[in-house]
Amino acid sequence: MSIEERTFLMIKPDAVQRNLIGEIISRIEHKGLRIVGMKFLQVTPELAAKHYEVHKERPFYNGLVKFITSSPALAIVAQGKSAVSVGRLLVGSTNPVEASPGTIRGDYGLDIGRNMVHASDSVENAKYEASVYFNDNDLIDWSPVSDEWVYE
Ligand code: 3AN
Repeated sequence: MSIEERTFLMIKPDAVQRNLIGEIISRIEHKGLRIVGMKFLQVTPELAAKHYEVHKERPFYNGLVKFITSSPALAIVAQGKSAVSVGRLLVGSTNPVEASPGTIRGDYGLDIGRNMVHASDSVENAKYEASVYFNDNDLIDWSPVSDEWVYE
């Protein structure tokens, strides 16, 4: 399984408040990705500024920081085959109104400012975002026994 990679996901404050943590984690697990790191936290303005550094100049930046720091969130690192693109597919399009049914945003959301989950868009960004929320030794290398039934 040399093509395994890691992605960073965050269950945002709206999904935590709406009791969707279990539902969202189920989708990640059921797809076959394995959780290698998880942290429930209150995102601080400093962490949010690091996480969303690339969006600093965007008109929605202040609202985004206000939202992500408004209530607890769950940071996740998940690993598996094509984890980054699979994570994006599970989450769906940025705007929930346009997200396909079957995706998290497509099934549960209506507003771009309340789109429930973040998922990294590249392996490089996944590494960076994971490093914002986790130390290297927070991430656990392990092999689920189910892997031989998930991978050929
Ligand atoms: P995605 O999360 O789908 O990768 P990005 O990276 O373009 O989307 O944007 C990061 C986050 O910024 C989104 N998850 C969303 O919360 C917020 N965002 C993006 N575009 C807008 C917008 N036009 N209005 C409000 N918030 C936005």
